[in-house]
Amino acid sequence: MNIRSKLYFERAKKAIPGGVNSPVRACLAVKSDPIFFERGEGAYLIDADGNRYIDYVASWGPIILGHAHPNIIAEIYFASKRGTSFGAPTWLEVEMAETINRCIPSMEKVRLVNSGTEATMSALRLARAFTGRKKILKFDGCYHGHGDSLLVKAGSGLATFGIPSSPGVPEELTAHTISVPYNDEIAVEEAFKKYGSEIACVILEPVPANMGVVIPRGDFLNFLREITQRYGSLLIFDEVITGFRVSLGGAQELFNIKPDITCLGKIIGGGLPVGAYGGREEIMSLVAPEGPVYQAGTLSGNPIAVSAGLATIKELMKPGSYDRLEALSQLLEDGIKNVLAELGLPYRVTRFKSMLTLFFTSKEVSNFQDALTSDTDKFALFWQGMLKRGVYLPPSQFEAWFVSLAHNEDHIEKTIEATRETLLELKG
Ligand code: KE4
Repeated sequence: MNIRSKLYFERAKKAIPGGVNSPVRACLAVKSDPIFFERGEGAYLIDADGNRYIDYVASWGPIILGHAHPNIIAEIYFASKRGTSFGAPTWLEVEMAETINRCIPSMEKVRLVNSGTEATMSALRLARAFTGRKKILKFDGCYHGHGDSLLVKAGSGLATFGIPSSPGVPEELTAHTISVPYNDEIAVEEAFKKYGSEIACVILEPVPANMGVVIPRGDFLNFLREITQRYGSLLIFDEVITGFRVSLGGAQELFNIKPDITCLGKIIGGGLPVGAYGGREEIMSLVAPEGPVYQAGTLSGNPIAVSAGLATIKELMKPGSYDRLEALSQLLEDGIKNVLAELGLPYRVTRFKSMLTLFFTSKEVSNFQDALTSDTDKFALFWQGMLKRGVYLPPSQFEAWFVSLAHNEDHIEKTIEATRETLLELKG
């Protein structure tokens, strides 16, 4: 039972819009009230009613070590004993910037901010300043936070300009945003043929997770690197999810691509608010106060948040961390695929390292249009069934399940069994 969660939610709705501080948490997509949690322990979340769940949301990515990791807690404790914020530089920020640069060499200089949204918003401003151009190209289904220029719906037809996807976003701000299907080289080529000399940058999640997990086809990322260089546009990798998730060097290390600017978040804060953007020194030198491109933040580089992030990265640097994540994630993928085969269900599983999506569609998913063929009503019933069996999944078909280093073979086995029982129940 979730009696306390329901009580808390009633109170929350009176004090907070929709009762939550971020829309997806409202669980509207899975036709459920949100669960209010009291604490996390390793691979588990415990809710206000004492129910225990194996957690695959991982706070939408940051909790790659599992909840309440002792080393993170210790670093937060010692940092907080020294004070919470100074509004002045600390050595910790230098250590974080140098650590990021060592892991992701394309980030020659790094600016710390407080969220992924701030990182991508600032990266766009910087790209527009560096190139002197206004237009940006993004991909349908890729999410980069709630910055105005990025809250666009794909225009009808290819390579047309974005339409605001939220009231309050003036069309003047999205008129410069072109959105095309991911994995579609022809659409990108067409957009550049039309507007190439005006396009400041291409921004993408190198391995999207916000339409569910989608894998870049063949040479798509290399193609983007080549065409942006050809037209003098910048390539921005939004690695807010993939940064330190898929490898220490992010997706760019695995695909051997050097973007001009990279955006980070989530894991580099270890669960506390940290974002970052960085890139070639020539570009970053435009950022104030070194250059004229203004960007600021009261709590940017906060010593406690940075301490949590550094403790997380330190753990991930230990030999075998990513092998372990891969082994557990492969076990989960294989187990789910075996259940689908056993039950004769045509659903699709897409996995990239320790992020995975079970799409309730028989269509191979290589872009947002494909993902939209998923049966979201059936996903909602699946989500509810898994919750009932003690497994907490992201409350949306268009998100990724995250495996952490706190998960083990037993958690995976229990998840596969819960998947089997739930899908069997749905089959009726
Ligand atoms: P934040 O501003 O939420 O820290 O980061 C925005 C962002 C930027 N780029 C990517 C690739 C992202 O995935 C995100 C945020 N991700 C969502 C869920 N996938 C956060 C969950 C939420 O909005 O509550």
